[in-house]
Amino acid sequence: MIASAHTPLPKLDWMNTSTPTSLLRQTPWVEDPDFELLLKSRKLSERDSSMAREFARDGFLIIESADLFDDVDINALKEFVIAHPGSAHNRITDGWKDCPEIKKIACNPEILRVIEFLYEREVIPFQTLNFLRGTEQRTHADFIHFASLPARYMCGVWVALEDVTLKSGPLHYYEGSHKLPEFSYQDLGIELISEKGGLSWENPETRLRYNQYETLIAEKVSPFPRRVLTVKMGTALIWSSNLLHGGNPVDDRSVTRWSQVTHYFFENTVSIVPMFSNMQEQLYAITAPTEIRTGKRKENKFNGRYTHLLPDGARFRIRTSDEPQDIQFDPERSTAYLLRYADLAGSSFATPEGAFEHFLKHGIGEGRVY
Ligand SMILES: O=C(O)CCC(=O)C(=O)O
Ligand SMILES: [Fe+2]
Repeated sequence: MIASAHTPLPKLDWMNTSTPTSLLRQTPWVEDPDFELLLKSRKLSERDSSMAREFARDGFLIIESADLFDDVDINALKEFVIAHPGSAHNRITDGWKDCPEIKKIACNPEILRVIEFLYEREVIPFQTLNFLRGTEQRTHADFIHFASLPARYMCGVWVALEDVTLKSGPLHYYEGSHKLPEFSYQDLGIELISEKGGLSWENPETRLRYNQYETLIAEKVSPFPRRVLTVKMGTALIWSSNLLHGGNPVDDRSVTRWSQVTHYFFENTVSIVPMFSNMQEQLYAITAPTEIRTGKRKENKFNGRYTHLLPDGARFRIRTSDEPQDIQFDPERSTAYLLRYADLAGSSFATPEGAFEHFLKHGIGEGRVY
């Protein structure tokens, strides 16, 4: 699904906002089949060339630098994580909201610089996950959780907050597997999650379908070398959204594996959730996550154009235009809203007017879409 043709390279600086939107790329240059040509056309230092080449070839890049996270108080971070209710499940989601140390790791200037260099777009850190121990997560591509339109503008960064040994269930990943197509549920023959239970993990179908996904994805890894990340504290690994990865089995339950994952989107993209979307029919579950740096909602623009989201049941079709969408009360949208967000069932918001009121009062701030 990687675009085979590439648009001519703009003569302007890539960060220049006056770049005509028609020249914005449809694929990150490091994921383009013509990467080598694109590399030649950029006048890069030896170091930057080899970083770009590595990421393009392998789908990940390891950054080892003794002082990368010197400004982070790891003990304060650990105290926060241990006291958090999520620690019982070994997963603290979006701890950055209350823990400045987690936010510092997510917004590390050197990491952001490298990501922006690799993707040639302004980066938007939007989700953090903190772990105390190995996750033992089965192999997957983050694409299935978070993706973008245009495609492949999403990446993750895994950071070791202590030395990682084989016993503690290190991260594993398959070198070069990002070059596979972005496998959606439709590509794999997995049934679409029905709207009735809502498009979330509360819906029991979500877990069932995800288990099927993990089983089918396990069949895709054999051509690629499996790597295991046993590294020193402070090492970071940037992975492409389509790189297959997971958590190794934990051999010794008494051993911790303190680590943080941050997920990143990019400006001028629409953020979608493929596992809840019908990718083949272009019916999308859309999210509007919070930018960690600014605390503002990420805009869902498509290469400079405004998006108009037309509900079709709980999902959306997307149209683009030069004008922003004016969101008004609309009974049809309200029906779709209540279908999409099943947690509102039975609440005082479960009427057409109530749904619009919920969206204005709470939904916008929670990243919901009307
Ligand atoms: O840390 C791990 O074991 C895997 C985490 C992961 O896959 C993720 O957060 O996307
Ligand atoms: Fe992941």
